[in-house]
Amino acid sequence: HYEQQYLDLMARIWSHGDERIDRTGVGTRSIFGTTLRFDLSDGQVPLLTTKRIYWKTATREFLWFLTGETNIRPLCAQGVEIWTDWPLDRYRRETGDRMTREDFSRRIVEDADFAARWGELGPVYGKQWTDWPVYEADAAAGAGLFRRRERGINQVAELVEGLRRNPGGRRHIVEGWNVAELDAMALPPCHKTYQFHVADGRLSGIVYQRSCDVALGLPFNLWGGALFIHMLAQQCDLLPGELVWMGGDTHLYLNHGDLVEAQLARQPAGSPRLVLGRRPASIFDYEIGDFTVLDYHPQKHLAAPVAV
Ligand code: DHF
Ligand code: TMP
Repeated sequence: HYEQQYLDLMARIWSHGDERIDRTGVGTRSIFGTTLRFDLSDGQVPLLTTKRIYWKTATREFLWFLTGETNIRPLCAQGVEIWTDWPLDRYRRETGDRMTREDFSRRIVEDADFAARWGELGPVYGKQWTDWPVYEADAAAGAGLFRRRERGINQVAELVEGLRRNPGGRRHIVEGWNVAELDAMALPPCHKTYQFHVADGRLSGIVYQRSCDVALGLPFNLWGGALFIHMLAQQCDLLPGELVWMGGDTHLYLNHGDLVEAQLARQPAGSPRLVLGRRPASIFDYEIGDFTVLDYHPQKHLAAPVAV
């Protein structure tokens, strides 16, 4: 079963990972450098079956990246709270106010000024993917002076163009790691590089993730990688090939032990399939209703605390 790779990775990290105190103070067991591969043909997706994965939440996050948005407001407005903890943490630290997450999220949705002040994550995925900043010499201002071009580079639009025009290319890359802007981001990108490749009419992709929370983040990141390939394949008249996932620091948080034990006691079963209900005019025109997953019968959700 495709999911066995995930379970084996989890088991290996839990029993052999190097234990350390990480940035969050929670502590992890970690291994460095690992690869997973998934066949995406016929709508297959690497959706975990040993616990329920909220794939609609993960899809909403992915569509939010494609809008170029970096404020959590549109996510909160859809009931997606997976990014709320980071702005909330900053709000609590800077104001001393102990507002609950629920109240914070509601305020973000109801109060545009509050959202502008506190809901911003900085130039994260959406910004870099669709509007990577470009600086141009400004002759009018004087020699050696540069200014930011009004429109940056839309890497995703160029990717689609590139795959259509030159499928054999070796430069089909979307990069999130904008070195000059890392300091302004709430979190530097984890799934930082995507590369795509066409062979025999099939589109494959590599996701390189520098840092990976195997229990909470990875299920979403595998879904995101697969979704990206399925959508691009549809837009470029290709068939989905393989998803290759590569991890740098691949870890389990020490407070995820109960989840790890419960999940490793379960057996994966079934093969869910993604169906795209229509072909939107561009990669930027998908809506949540366009995605259906068939034959998904997961075991019950396993909750675990997220390390901020
Ligand atoms: N920090 C850490 N420590 N781990 C992460 O996975 C992570 N992911 C981020 C931002 N920072 C992070 C963005 N993605 C969840 C899933 C993905 C995600 C953030 C959080 C999460 O909490 N998933 C739970 C609940 C899902 C829900 O409430 O909808 C899960 O069980 O899948
Ligand atoms: P770091 O920036 O110190 O590496 O912390 C980021 C944490 O978030 C780390 O545990 C990895 C995790 N993460 C994922 O696993 N997937 C994601 O998509 C994101 C945004 C974060």
